[in-house]
Amino acid sequence: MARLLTEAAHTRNAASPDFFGLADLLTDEERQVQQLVGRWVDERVLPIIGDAFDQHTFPRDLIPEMAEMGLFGPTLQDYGCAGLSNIAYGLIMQELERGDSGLRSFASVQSGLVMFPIHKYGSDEQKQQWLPDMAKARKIGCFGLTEPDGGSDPGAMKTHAKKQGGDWVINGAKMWITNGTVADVAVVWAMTDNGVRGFLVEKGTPGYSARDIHKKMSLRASITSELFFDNVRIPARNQLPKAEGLAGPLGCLTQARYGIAWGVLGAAQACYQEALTFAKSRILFGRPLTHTQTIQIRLADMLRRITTGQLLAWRLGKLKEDDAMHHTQVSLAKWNNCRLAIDIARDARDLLGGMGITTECCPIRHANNLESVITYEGTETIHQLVVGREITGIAAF
Ligand code: TGC
Ligand code: FAD
Repeated sequence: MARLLTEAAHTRNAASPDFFGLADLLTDEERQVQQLVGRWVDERVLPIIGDAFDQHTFPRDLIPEMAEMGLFGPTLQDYGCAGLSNIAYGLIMQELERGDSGLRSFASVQSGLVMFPIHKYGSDEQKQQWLPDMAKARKIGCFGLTEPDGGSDPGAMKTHAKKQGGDWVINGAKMWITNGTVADVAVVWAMTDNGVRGFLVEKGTPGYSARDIHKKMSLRASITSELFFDNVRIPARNQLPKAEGLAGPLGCLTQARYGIAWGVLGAAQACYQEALTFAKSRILFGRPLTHTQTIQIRLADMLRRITTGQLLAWRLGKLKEDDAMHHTQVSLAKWNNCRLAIDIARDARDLLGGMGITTECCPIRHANNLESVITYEGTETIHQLVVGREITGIAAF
């Protein structure tokens, strides 16, 4: 029976190589979730995503369908959320990013960066107000941490909140914010007299505005914005009561980075599959490309990297499931899997020759997207330095 289920997963998942039988390690529910989302990506995302990227538009009509499948806040209990395992969450991210990093970004932000902090740090009233609507995507959220003067060191943020009577007054700006202009609510991190605190700022609040960032060559099928706060007055009840210090936002980043460690494997798998298909049918020097040693070595190396990334992500998921995952392990996995994905995407682009420079093929779109993914949620350098600090005890940032 287990063998049959594995074979079924392999058959459906021709685009997702599973050389070490990861499917055997999944529960029935996890396999079903992967199949559901994978089929949806094949049918609804892949046919339109190249054009969305070309046209620099986010395919918003897909959002209700994602909500219908329970893809927002899927690991949360109650509030209309699915209560799935962390491995299932990772598989969702992987399948979405097999479509496009922009789609996975949307889900990451809604789930890991907005619903998670409301669930973990929010009051009962905040949870009731936002979580059921966000699970169904009737409300959309964004996460404002990065500022124009630098994102790697959020402890130096300039945006500040001052207590005035019973209200908070926020001034400052945030930069590179996914979903900023479409968000009904922004989770905003600001410096107070007592350190960093988190606030829920609703769209339409006087003094709060957002504008989109254009001319991106990466994550073109995703909305990226700037947020501005000009004496934005919000009631005290909009503060997240249980978030104290930088550990508040960094705790959210751990959730989203976990999802990225899985997600980028989807982008890598899509590129590997397209390169393999091309190499089988491209006849050069009288034989298919797959008959040459260097092409085989490149394909084998892609599979090696994908396989090691899958096993790393799976083990990380098990640690998370056991509440034993440390954020430095997430840093290593985010760094490793982003690096392997962008290297595979670039190599697949080259292997496709001239065809590889068009968005008719997926590698250049994924490679360009991964330029953002390797930068956001902590740059590769930051994650290397986090691991370096863990090894040596010295913060060398
Ligand atoms: P540091 O002293 O290390 O930490 C301050 C407090 O936070 C705790 N902590 C963490 N907790 C949970 N998860 C983590 N990953 C944590 N890292 C640290 C730490 O234990 C400490 O707690 P406590 O209780 O002792 O106060 O802080 P630092 O100022 O030295 O900074 C360390 C550094 C550089 C690693 C951190 O600032 C960092 O991670 N910088 C990168 C910033 C970043 O990743 N920004 C991402 C913005 S959001 C985004 O990109 C969304 S993309 C969305 C999409 O998918 O579209
Ligand atoms: P900087 O911090 O200015 O870094 C510049 C360079 O310096 C990098 O190469 C970095 O690695 C390097 N560097 C930094 N410190 C050191 C050091 N100590 N030693 C050596 N090198 C160092 N942020 C949000 O808050 N919310 C979002 O929703 C969000 N979405 C994003 C979407 C996109 C498409 C992008 C591109 C970014 C998004 N970000 C978001 C911001 C992202 O998190 C930041 O871009 C990232 O953290 C890096 O910050 P920065 O761009 O200011 O670069």
